Amino acid sequence: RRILVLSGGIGGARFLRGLLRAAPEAEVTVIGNTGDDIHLFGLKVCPDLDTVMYTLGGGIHEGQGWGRADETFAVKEELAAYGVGPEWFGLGDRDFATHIVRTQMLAAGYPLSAVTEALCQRWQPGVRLLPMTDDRVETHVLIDAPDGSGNDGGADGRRRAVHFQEYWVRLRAAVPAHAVVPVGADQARPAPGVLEAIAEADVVVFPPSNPVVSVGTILAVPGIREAIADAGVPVVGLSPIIGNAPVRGMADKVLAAVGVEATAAAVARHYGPGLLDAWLVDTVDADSVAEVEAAGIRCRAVPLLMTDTEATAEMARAALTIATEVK
Ligand code: GDP
Ligand code: FO1
Ligand code: CA
Repeated sequence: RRILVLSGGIGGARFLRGLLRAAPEAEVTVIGNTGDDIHLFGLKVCPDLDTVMYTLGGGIHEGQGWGRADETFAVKEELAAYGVGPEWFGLGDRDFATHIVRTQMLAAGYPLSAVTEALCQRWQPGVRLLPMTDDRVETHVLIDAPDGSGNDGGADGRRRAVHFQEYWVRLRAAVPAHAVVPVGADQARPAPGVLEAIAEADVVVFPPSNPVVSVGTILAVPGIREAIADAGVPVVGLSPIIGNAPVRGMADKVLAAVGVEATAAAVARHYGPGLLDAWLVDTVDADSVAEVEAAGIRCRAVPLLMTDTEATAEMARAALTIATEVK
């Protein structure tokens, strides 16, 4: 069985660990979000691809959910001693090696998809990990520009765009987000293998990843949404929103920026019945099952907290089961 998963970072990576336990015989292909990618210190950093690779390859910092286990920060401290920033983004020494190898290969002319395959030679994640595109896409967030008065409120209505990482890591999503723009997505092409993997899939799964800045960004690459909708196979998703709030992260903020309520049912309607065939909500949101089904999407309530690999495997089993009930 061939399973295709569209993944962001932590939510996608943890789900994949459960999926691999639930379906050990399956061939799993992951299309990873690259809209979070950022160039720092001359290096290309791909947080979501690395989070999937490290999580499935056993190198992740488990408590944190991103970055390497047993990390040290000597390079970051030395850069700071030179006054070279940004200091708000925490790149560790072990992680730096990944970005150096990646940047060196990109400079030698390899596309990101080939570089990712090479990095996965070491980590053996047990899935085929493809970036959504080899082209540069960067998610930017529109926030209030300071009005010059010193009390930063954007009182004159001017706006400025910041990189998603600056909005999330430096500003902690504590300022209003007015729009989320995947810069470059409209000109990007799906990476080699992406459309083929969609065409060959038996089932497509949207893990409980961020619907706007993870799955939404992947779907913004022209051709990907269309290929999934036209694949003629079940498309099943799991809600990242439980009890009207994200389990972690800023999905509520970026959903508001695109005019979508932070509820499990609203996220299902946002994907829409033209794309999504089935949707899992958490048991605390069982009341919303009828609303999702009224929108033309088959729905069931099951526990959706990824507390450990077995609980996550049970979520994956529920997703694969509901997929057999549609199409
Ligand atoms: P990111 O790139 O690291 O932000 O990770 P993803 O986009 O893949 O996933 C982020 C989403 O995962 C957030 O919106 C969270 O609400 C969701 N999430 C995290 N842990 C859980 C969990 O245990 N259960 C569910 N249902 N969602 C979760
Ligand atoms: N998240 C943070 O909150 N602070 C950091 O300093 C930080 C550094 C970092 C370095 C490498 C990497 O792969 C991920 C990193 N993250 C950090 C996580 C990352 O910003 C995000 O959680 C995702 O991109 C959100 O989708
Ligand atoms: Ca991400």
